[in-house]
Amino acid sequence: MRIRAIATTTAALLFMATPSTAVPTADFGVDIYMSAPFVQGTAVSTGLATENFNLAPAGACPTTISIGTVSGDCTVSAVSIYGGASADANNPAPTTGGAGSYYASTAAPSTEITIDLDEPAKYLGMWWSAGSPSNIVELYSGADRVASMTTATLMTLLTGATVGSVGGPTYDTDDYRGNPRNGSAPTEPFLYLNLYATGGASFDRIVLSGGGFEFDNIAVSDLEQTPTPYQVGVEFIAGENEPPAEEEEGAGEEAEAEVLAATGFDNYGLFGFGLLAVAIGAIALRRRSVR
Ligand SMILES: [Ca+2]
Ligand SMILES: [Ca+2]
Repeated sequence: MRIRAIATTTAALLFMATPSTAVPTADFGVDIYMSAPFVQGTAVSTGLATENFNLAPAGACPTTISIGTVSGDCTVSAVSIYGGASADANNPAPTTGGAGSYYASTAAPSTEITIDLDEPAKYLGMWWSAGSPSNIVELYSGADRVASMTTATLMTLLTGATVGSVGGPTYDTDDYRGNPRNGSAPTEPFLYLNLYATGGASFDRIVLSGGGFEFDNIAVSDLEQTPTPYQVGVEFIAGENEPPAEEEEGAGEEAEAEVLAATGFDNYGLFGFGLLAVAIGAIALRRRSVR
């Protein structure tokens, strides 16, 4: 008994001692990681859908893209100092130089883009180029917001000299600043963002907002994904509007039994009332016969 208690305590302590960056949280929410410097595509390969915006002409974003339906104020632009990846959406290798490509960004007047996904997702990745502090990523499931990510924690992380990855390698934060194609926009962050839905969370709508939100190689997966050893933990965002836990098997039968019990009680009540009526009738008859 005592040994078991000690063993349980030890196990609990070991579990608590596990570094949070190495194991994705089991809580309902979204875990944010950034890829290694110069990475412009996703490392996810299962259940994946991506959009690189390379087939679109410059101008308003097409309504239909390969991950869903676009509404709001979205613009496609030719490669510029602010964006346009040189690596494709499913290429996770750090890439510098190259010719760049078309990319998307928020536009006036609303500076808000909504993407309704073709199917619910548990992962979102995007190359966030010339990152601006005002940029916000919101994830929704139906009408309910699941998570909202501002850039505050990320920007603070990048003010340090170095950042450590899940698997150990340390990166200079300088390598996250400036366009990896040609070093343009040297003070602005360029990085691949990974949002992992955890604890059963999923989303079917993405809202990107804020001025100058440039992005490319957007990727979603309908399967739960985990960070690679090369990625850097940014923050965990506790989820909003967690759906109630699904009823366990047999719970429905229990509810049915309760209804039956309640009905049974009513029937007994009715039966009791009937007995009382018969008894009163019998007493009345006896009185009559006594007269
Ligand atoms: Ca592109
Ligand atoms: Ca920007």
